[in-house]
Amino acid sequence: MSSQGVLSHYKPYLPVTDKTPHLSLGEGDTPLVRANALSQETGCDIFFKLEGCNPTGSFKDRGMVVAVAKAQEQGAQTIVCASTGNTSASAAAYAARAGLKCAVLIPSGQIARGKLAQAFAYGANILAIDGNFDRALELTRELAEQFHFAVVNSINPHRLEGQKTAAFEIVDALGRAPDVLALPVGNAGNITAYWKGFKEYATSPRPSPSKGEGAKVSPLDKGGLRGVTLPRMWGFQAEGAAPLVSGKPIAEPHTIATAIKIGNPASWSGAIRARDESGGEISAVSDDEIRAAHSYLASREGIFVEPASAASIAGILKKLRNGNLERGQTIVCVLTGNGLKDVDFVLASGFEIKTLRAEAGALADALEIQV
Ligand code: AN7
Repeated sequence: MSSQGVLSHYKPYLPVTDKTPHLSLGEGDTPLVRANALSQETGCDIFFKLEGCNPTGSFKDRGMVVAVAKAQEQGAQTIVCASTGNTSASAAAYAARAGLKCAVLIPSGQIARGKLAQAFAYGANILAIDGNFDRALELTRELAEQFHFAVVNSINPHRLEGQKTAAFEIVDALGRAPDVLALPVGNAGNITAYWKGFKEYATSPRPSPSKGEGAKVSPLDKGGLRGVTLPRMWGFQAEGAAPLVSGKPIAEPHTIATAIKIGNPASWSGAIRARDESGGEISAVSDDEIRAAHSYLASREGIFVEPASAASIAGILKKLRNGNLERGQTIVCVLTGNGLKDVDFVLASGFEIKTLRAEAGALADALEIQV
């Protein structure tokens, strides 16, 4: 795929018309990297989909480019969203690119600073409220209705259309769907979008990317959904913010993974459908399990993610510990956001640097090298 982005590359699958602006920051086409340590430990074939490699550092860019282009096409002047951070960074970037105004509603004091810095740098109007994400989303809907702003949260169906393209890329990279797709779940747009993407890609004829424009039918397409493998969808929520696990909204969600600190997911029914249709599950992991998985990813695999993105790894490690992880499965874990978004999370965990004398001997001592 060229760096022209999602709208251009996946045009036949997206609501793109001749009037849709050619908006792109080079989103999509993210790496699928094999998990060496985790594969060895689990006896599974595990891959990471590195969504932190998107232009603003999270998966949100795939959907945002579609939502903002369509808003522009429909003549909107201002876009608005509620956010735990990544949506606001992405909205702000694409609004800047498109020349639109952008307002972002955030729960005050609960956004990772990297994300805030992004929204600020891209020139968004940042509205911090004394309420949580769920309240911010309610207010977003109110504002949009009253002032005719375009909402670019995942309640905007164009967002999910764009985000489903990650499923296409995974199928293309593996040559088939994985047995399991594992991802963190907050507002539940992404799990809904992936499931839509896997189903759609399995049932629609598509041009073969390697063979140019001639419309080739992929092996997956034969016979529609019958005989076609689809992944089981495994969603992971943080224990203090797991309404889809408990079955009821949570008034005051809490977790260190601020990105998924959401008590009443907008795409609730989409997540449940993805879980049930795929024979999957949505379960919870603790903050300590998220911390441990975050550290495992960085120190064992060389991959730095933000805390929420470690939730699926936490879930897999937990299944392994409990003897609930069948060997031999192909599992793709979606690593949704870049670790640089939330460096405070790392620096707050007992990180300390001592300044040494500027002499080789002092350095050797520090490295515990015997001279
Ligand atoms: C890194 O930015 O909801 O279940 O407002 O930033 O589709 O909500 C972010 C969510 C996972 C959960 N990982 O995805 C927002 C926001 C990261 C995220 C999720 C988010 P959804």
